[in-house]
Amino acid sequence: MSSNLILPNATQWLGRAKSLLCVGVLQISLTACTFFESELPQPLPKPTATYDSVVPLPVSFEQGREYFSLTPNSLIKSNDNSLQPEITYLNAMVKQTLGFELATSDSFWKTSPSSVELILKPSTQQDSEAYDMVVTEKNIQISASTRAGIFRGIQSLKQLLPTPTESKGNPNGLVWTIYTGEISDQPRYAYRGFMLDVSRHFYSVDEVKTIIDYLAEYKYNVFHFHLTDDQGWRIEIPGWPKLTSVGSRSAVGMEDCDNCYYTLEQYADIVAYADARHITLIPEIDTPGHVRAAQASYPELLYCDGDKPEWPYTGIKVKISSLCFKNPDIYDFFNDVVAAIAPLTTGPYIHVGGDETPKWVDKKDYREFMLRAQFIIASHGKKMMGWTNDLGNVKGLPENVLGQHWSIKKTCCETTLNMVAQGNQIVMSPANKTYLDLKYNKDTKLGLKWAGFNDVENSYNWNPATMVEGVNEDHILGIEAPLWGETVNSLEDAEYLIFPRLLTLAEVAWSPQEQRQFDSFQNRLDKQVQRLKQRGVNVHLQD
Ligand code: TNX
Repeated sequence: MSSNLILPNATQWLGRAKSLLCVGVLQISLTACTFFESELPQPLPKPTATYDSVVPLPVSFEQGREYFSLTPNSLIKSNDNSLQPEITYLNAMVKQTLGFELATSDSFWKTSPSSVELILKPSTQQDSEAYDMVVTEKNIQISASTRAGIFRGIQSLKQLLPTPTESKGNPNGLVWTIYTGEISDQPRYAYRGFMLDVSRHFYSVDEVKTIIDYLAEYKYNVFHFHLTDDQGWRIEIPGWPKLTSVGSRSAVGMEDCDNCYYTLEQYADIVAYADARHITLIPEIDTPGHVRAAQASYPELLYCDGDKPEWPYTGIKVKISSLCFKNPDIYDFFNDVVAAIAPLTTGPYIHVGGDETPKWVDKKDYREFMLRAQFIIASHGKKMMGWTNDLGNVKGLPENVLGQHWSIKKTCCETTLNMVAQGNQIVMSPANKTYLDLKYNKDTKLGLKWAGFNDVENSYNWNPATMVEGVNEDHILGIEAPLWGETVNSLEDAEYLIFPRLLTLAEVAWSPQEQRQFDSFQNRLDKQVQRLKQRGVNVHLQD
């Protein structure tokens, strides 16, 4: 594995010899010494990061003793034109971190003193997100069989570069060094997700993008966008203007949330932003429960009681609403919503939530609604995703429906097991391990505690494949970490709950189970937390 031997390299020795010589000749000729200073190479700055601090832990890595130097004269090259977006991303990253952009070459064979090479090499065997990174004194090569693999490799490189604040203090001019070495890496799970609840707390487009950038850094590849809930409807739907003019106006603790929704244009922009980071966006329209905001907008069409539901709703109760099953308009409503969103969604899934309906909801009504909802989603070219609790009670759903499991008990989960028996794959989100909105401990001001406390060690120490009896590695597509918004008031609050558990769960999703040890993770985490703090991210520090 990694070798941490850090010895000065040849150029550094040269630098030291030069200093001694200068001291020796000082009395004889100051001018000669000045001449020496400018002619001899400066000692290279020591790399700021080591391979053993990369999160999530790569499958294998090895650190050498020499240095690669990145300077404004380094060149970015690639062997395939389709990598242009990754080149642009890499260059923006270098600019943001080091303050200069690198020249790019359209010829792979052009020589340069040092280069960063992105190499696409088709292969049928490898995982589609696998990548290799080889760093020599002359170049950094990142190779993969897909653009996504190259992108994941760029994230490992990012963690070997300094943070933007470190680079501002660069004493050696425009030279940055990285240890020579090798990384060979691929993910454990194909689905590594994060969920953002923009209904209970609304986030601006820029804030959403900031969070998507955090996901990219730790190699997440799914952004589950919880767009609707009792407290607020957050997406414009043509033909249903009151969903936004009325339904978007509240949030938890807020009676008059102004402009608290995304236009379809903004939605498409967020999808594209995620796509550029090889992150699939899964929109969620929570039904048939969690629909107070939609009902308040159209009580005559979606609500049974002939009255109006209490609105705005700023509380945090669940199981308080359901669509009115005896009204056929609910299907037009659902169809129009899916018809608006599906064509702007590049990923294959639309999430329907589907849990926590009020007690009065009849199982047969629920089943009929979900079967028709599945049909509507399929008719718009997408697949359905929903919580196993209660989607697992619906017999007759096709195999391509994806179930998401939140229960915290080991022998609980009839609904999840039903879905497994039906051939559906499962995304594991056991609340006690993955919920980012749980308090870390009793002293945490933000967060809920209905599923217990979720400190860093607790969120690290679990194996998705042994959480539920009968749900094994083969049934599991991946894991997801939801950030519910009941106690969030700002991006800073969200960061406090996200960090550092986003890193913990990134490693659960990416790294081989047998190589994960909490002690060594803590060392990696300490270094990452230092970097995040330097950048001003509001990280919860461990006790
Ligand atoms: C459960 S588990 C919920 C959400 C809450 C969350 C708070 C599940 C699918 N639903 O409605 O916001 O707990 O932790």
